[in-house]
Amino acid sequence: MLLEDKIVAVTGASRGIGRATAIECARQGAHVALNVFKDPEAAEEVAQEIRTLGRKVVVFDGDVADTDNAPRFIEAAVAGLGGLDVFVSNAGVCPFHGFLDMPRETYERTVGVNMTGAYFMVQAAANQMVRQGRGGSVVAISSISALVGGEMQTHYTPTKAGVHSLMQSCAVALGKHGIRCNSVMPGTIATDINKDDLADPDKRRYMEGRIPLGRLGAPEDIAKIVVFLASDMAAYVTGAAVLADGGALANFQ
Ligand code: NAD
Ligand code: RM4
Repeated sequence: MLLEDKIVAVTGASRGIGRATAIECARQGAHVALNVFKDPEAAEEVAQEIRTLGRKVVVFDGDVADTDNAPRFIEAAVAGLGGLDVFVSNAGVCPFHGFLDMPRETYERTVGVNMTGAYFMVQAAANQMVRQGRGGSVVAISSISALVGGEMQTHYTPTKAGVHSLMQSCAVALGKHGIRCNSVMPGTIATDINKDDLADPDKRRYMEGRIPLGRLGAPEDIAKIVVFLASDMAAYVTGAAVLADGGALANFQ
């Protein structure tokens, strides 16, 4: 019970890493606010699982790229659950596309969701934590892609580097309020975001072959790290990043 009676808010919580994180936080004793976007059935499944664990849940539907939704989500979490201790900025998209003909709207949507969305969500969460005056923990889902490039990800990898950089600057800006800010850098985790990319058997074999631990990651692998960073186990950790890639980045020769 690393998060007993803590109040956690997670963006993009209906699927993949966000879903696993919301459920693992509830397993660890937290009440959870879910930001979801046009995914009502999946959202209700996550909410039901959290209720079954005996924890409270709030569901807020809204696009993180619409920055007005940031204070609205935090207000909904506070109204329904009574405060905010942990904020997880997870919502993200990666529409795989080459560089030379990247459509401007694909670029802008990716930056709008992954970077601008994360920025204003974290800002709204931090303001709430400062108002409460009892500190808190912010965890952003960055990526191995903050550290290395991808041919079909020229719009995406800068957002993941940006999110980690945001956590470093927020760690500096918010340390005096007792708010810790860290990022997790997942390697390749099998979720909907890369289902099409990994549907190509050659690409999947190549990606798996790069991983010393011999498998793609699962959303739960990342959820456990988020819980660690959110909890008092990481009381002296801020401005840091945890790379969780099965060893892929270290594998050069
Ligand atoms: P996913 O597609 O399974 O889940 C993404 C979630 O975000 C969904 O619940 C979706 O509804 C939600 N979402 C999408 N756009 C949204 C928006 N505009 N507003 C609110 N919610 C929105 O993908 P995932 O792999 O779980 O991705 C979650 C995060 O993890 C992303 O930030 C992604 O960049 C990051 N990440 C994923 C991997 C991976 O290999 N899967 C690796 C590194 C980092
Ligand atoms: C990650 C990483 C993975 C990719 C996902 C979409 O950051 O690049 O390999 O599958 O994004």
